[in-house]
Amino acid sequence: MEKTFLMIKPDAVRKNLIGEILMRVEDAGFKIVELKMVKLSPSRAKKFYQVHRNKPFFEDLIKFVSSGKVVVVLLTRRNAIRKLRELVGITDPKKARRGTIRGDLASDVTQNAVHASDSAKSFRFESELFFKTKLVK
Ligand code: IDP
Ligand code: MG
Repeated sequence: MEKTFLMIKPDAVRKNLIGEILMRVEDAGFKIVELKMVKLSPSRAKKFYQVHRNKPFFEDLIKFVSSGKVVVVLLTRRNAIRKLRELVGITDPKKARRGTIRGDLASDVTQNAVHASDSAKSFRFESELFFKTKLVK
């Protein structure tokens, strides 16, 4: 079984969508392995999103993601990384398909409800920032 990493971002936490999002994830066949609620400091947020440090939206993204609590979740499922990205939908909620988490529950390209790892490499990096769990089976 493959693992992946999900973060429920501050907009979704503020809108009381934690339960709705976790229900969609569980209904899609994922098992929750680890879960916690944390507030990211700006410096931890910068580390988490370091691949985007040169993007024009970086400062807004850091401000947003450190503006309130997030829920970080380790998930397992067959083809977990690809399946979670499909369930989450594309980055801009206005373009994301209905039935996806972003398409249904978000409306802003920065405040887009959730983050999901996009590769095995980013999964390792992202999950190790939050969980000490041994990741290799
Ligand atoms: P992803 O979350 O779908 O993988 P990325 O391109 O990795 O999207 O961008 C990371 C996060 O940065 C997005 O989820 C979103 O919060 C924010 N972001 C991405 N592109 C833009 C943009 O064009 N304007 C504003 N914010 C953006
Ligand atoms: Mg990404």
